[in-house]
Amino acid sequence: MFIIRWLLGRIILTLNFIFAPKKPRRPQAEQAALDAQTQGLSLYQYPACPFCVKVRRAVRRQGLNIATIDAKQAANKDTLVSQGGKLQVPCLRIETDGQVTWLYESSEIIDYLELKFA
Ligand SMILES: N[C@@H](CCC(=O)N[C@@H](CS)C(=O)NCC(=O)O)C(=O)O
Repeated sequence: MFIIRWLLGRIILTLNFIFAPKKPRRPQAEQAALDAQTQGLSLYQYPACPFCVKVRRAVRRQGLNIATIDAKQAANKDTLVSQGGKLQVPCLRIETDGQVTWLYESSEIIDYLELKFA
C-alpha cells in the first residue's frame, strides 16, 4: 500500500512538473502589490497530495506567491492540528490584521483565492 501511494505521488509530481501551468506576467509593481496582499497567507500541504497539487497549480496559474508549509514535518503538523483544528491538507492559513483563520478543502481554497485575487 505504501509503495503504491508513493508511486502515485511520484507520478502526480512528474505530471505536475511536465504540465506546470503558466504564471501570468505582470509589471513588477503590480506583482509587488499582489505579494503584499498575499503575505499573510500560507498553505499547509503535502508535496505529493493530489488536492495540494490542485491548489498549488491554481496558485501558480494566478501568479500568487504564497508560502507553502510542509505539514509532514512534526512541528508544522502540530500547528495545523492545534490551531486549524484537524490534520487535513491542503489548508490555507489566512492572517489579516492579526486575526487568523484556517480554510480547509481544496475547492474552497481555490474559490477563495479566485474571488480575492482574480
Ligand atoms: N476534500 C479534501 C480532501 C483532502 C484530503 O483528503 N487530504 C488528505 C491528503 S491527500 C489528508 O489530509 N489526509 C490526512 C492525513 O494525511 O493524515 C480536499 O479537497 O481538500
